Amino acid sequence: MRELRNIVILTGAGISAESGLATFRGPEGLWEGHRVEDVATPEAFARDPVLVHRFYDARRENLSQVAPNAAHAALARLDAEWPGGLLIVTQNVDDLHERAGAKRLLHMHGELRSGWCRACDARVAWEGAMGGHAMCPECGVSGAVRPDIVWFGEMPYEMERIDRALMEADLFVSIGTSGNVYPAAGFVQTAKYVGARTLEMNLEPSLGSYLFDESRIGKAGELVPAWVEEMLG
Ligand code: BJW
Repeated sequence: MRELRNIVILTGAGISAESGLATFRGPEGLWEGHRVEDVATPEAFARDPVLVHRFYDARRENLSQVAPNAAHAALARLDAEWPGGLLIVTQNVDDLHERAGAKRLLHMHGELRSGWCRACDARVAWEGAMGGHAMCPECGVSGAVRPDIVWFGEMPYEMERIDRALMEADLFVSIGTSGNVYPAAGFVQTAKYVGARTLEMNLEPSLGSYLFDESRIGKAGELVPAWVEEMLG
């Protein structure tokens, strides 16, 4: 049996569901009647920036109303106590992993609490409403700051770092993601290719469920703490 040293954990909207944040797909989907694939695009932002800013401003505001749940806390504990390599790659734009204490973490689809100035290309920490006329604190230009979110057709962040971690992974774990969106949905294949063990924890089998060595079906808030206990036990 291969020694288990390096772990890569992919998280999606399902890990934040028990904190009260809506997931993207399904009848109660976050974009209220719109397919996320139709609206989370640079083209949709160019067409109707007011609508898109209003949507993200409301979600940024809502972050102060929610708190990390038992799954975020368990992953933060694993991050603090696991002696080997570990990387939490979240697709989520909320900040619940870091508020739970996770450090070895990256946001591949951007962050609600960040803005991207298209005038000077700076990424700036952002609190409160952004709207269409916000001034960039770096360059002073108004109206050029957009939500620092990776939309469809844009390149996710830190792909090289993610690829490096996957190439060295002994265990790949996917939590609370439906497996609809690439490149994240393909990480399990890379992990399998390098011989890593693969585990998913989700409320229902994801689209790529058949690719995992093991699927645990249930709520992240129950499954993840139990798995972390096994890992550190
Ligand atoms: C629970 C639970 C509980 C509930 N406990 N579980 C054709 C084929 C293949 C690819 C493409 C294609 N055409 C275009 C593409 C590429 C495209 C893509 O994937 N499109 C698909 C629709 C097919 N991807 C891109 O464009 C990406 N960029 C890209 O590919 O660049 C080129 C590139 C090339 C080579 C290498 C690298 C890159 C960019 C994707 C950007 C995604 N952005 C969004 C942001 C939305 C903005 C916003 O936040 O408002 O990211 S879309 C949205 O989906 C968001 C999420 O991070 C992402 C994933 O969703 P997630 O997290 O899986 O959520 P759900 O709702 O789908 O699932 C939740 C799951 O949780 C469910 O299964 C529930 O059952 C479960 N659950 N409660 C446990 N309590």
